[in-house]
Amino acid sequence: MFTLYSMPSSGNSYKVRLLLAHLGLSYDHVATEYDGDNTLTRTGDFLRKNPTGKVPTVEFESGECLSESNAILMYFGEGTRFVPADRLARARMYQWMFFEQNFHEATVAVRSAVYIYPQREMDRSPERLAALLVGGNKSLDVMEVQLNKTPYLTGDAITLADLCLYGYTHSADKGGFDVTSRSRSSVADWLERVRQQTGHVPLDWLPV
Ligand SMILES: N[C@@H](CCC(=O)N[C@@H](CS)C(=O)NCC(=O)O)C(=O)O
Repeated sequence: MFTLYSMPSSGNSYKVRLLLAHLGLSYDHVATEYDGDNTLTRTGDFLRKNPTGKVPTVEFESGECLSESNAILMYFGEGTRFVPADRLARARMYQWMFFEQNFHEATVAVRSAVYIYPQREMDRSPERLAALLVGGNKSLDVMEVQLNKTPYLTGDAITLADLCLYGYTHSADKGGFDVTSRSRSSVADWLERVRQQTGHVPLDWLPV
């Protein structure tokens, strides 16, 4: 049995919980949310598991730890239907997962976080919010163009890239982004397609 340290409100943590639910894996779950100096991720014990002080982080029975949501997705996803056997398809999956961390998470997720978490209030300047809006809309438009061509991000089948990008796209409205059929119908249809997968769980689902 391994332990997953994750933040119930966070898309990065949700991506991992979503994959593990699809795979039907059992694990111990330790939840953490921001709580000033008492935040679990600031403690010496946690920093020894992950020196970046971030979740999601997995601790295996051996005591080995693994962090970075997309690395964790790759670890558990390997050998399952979520990782394509074809080399180019697999590389395209990586392409979308790097895009997620470099462009999408840095704008769509950050703009939502700025509104959701009180400690991010200092980031709510009009200039910062405007820049995040431009960057986030660009990221969502990139997805719209691809999803207009294929049902999933890398083609006809769902991969880790879809679970990964679902994490913050499904809640993008929290950051002031429109992902409804009004403006981005292909993204909206894709969100529904991912939601309809057997084994899907919502953001607020936590293992018992
Ligand atoms: N690139 C990292 C980002 C992880 C991250 O920023 N986690 C945030 C929640 S979304 C966190 O752990 N915050 C707690 C803290 O900063 O103390 C990943 O994908 O796992």
